[in-house]
Amino acid sequence: MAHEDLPIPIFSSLDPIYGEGSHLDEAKLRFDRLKSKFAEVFGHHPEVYARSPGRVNLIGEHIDYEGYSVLPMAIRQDTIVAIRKRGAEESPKVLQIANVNDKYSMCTYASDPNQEVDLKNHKWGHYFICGYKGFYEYDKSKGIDVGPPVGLDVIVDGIVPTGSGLSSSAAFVCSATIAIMAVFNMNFPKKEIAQLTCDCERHIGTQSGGMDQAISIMAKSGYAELIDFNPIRASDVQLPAGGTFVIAHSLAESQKAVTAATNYNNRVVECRLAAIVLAIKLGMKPNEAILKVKTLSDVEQLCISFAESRGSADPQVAVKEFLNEKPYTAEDIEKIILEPLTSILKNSATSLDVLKAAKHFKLFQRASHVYSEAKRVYAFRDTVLAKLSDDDKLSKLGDLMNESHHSCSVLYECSCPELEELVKTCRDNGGLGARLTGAGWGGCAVALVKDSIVSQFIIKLKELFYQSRIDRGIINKNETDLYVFASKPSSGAAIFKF
Ligand code: NG1
Repeated sequence: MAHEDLPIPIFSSLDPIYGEGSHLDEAKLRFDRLKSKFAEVFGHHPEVYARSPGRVNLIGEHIDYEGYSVLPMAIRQDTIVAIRKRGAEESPKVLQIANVNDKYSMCTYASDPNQEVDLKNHKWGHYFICGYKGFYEYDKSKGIDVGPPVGLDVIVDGIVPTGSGLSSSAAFVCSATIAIMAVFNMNFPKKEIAQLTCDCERHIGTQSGGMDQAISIMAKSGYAELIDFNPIRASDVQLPAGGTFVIAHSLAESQKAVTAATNYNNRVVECRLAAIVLAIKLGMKPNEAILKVKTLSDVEQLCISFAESRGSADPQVAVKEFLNEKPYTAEDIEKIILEPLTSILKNSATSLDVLKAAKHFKLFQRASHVYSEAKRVYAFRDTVLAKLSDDDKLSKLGDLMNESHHSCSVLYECSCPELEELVKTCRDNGGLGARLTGAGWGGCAVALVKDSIVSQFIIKLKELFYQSRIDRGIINKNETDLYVFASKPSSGAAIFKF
């Protein structure tokens, strides 16, 4: 059976996921702490635990929601959810979501799966509600009767740094969804859970693609994965020997849910508008384009057919021909599509928020990024598979990462001064390539470094990037290892029943 058709594995001990040595010791401590905190807060033991990891995206940024393949790997840092279902007779029939970290105070929600997520009042527990809603929505779509809602007691322990582009949100949504599933004694094929968690995380207000949930659910230890969408599929990518990925935090926090209207969702809307304009310029009727074209991958074939008439197979030929480099106003676009933007986006409240906030739309730049980045993902995979020495492979992969960063920074404008400084520091100190990773606008960079210089590289970053931040009191010296670390490809989601 294909990996993505298998259910989430269930273990009765920690070692299949956490291995041995210090990682296993750390995991044991976390599970013990969760268990005793559970007893202290709820007076019972958890019935079951679920964990799902964060991820670092190696290449393929801001293209998953456009339908293009991406190439991430899971990291060791994860979120663990401990859960217990209250009996039908037990009250309160509410969802009580606590956290081992006192920074996050307990959130209480009604057990109604149809409740709206209160987007104007952002709370950390909302991510659990995304999973809760998703579980019920999925069951409803499959005709599964879960019975009347009951109360749930939950404690969360997350160690994926938040707002860092390492997908702490997806680690939380995935572990929450799987914990809920497990406490109801259910399990589904991984590809279905990857899709359902991607869909339900949108209740938080970001129009996210499916990369983070797919890798968090389907990752395998020792491999990066090429993730395809529609349908979701993961293919193992064995990275060349001799290279390590180092993850480093820029210390600028990226508040994706809060800045969605001007950043993340803005880009999703710009890509949609670019796709519709391209479709019309390439001969589709405006009403047909509005109805049928949702993403740049939907018009790729039309773009390629045009490119072929010019002796190329590159969709960017059409972008250069038909989109203006100068930013478009809403009126410019409305003249082409013959409908008000508010009318074509009327079914999406979060897109309407984008329209309210946007001054102009950079269709040329966003489409150029998406088409070129989509190609770089395959170039990365092909390099890994090529008949080259490991050193040559690593150096090519580094070049692709650098090109990706340039495109994110200049065309997609999702970098920030701190990330620019960090990426440059990585390159100047032996990184074969470095780029922002994840949504950007803060968060982490990932650098590809030869194994032989990893420790020296990290020392240099501490000295040149972090020391001045320690001096300014932004972080504590003893926390630096949380912000810069080497990472191996780790395992995906799991359920534990002890
Ligand atoms: P992060 O880095 O977790 O904010 C976000 C999206 C991804 C993808 C990347 C950009 C979510 C849950 N994740 O990731 O789907 O679009 O940005 O490549 O919104």
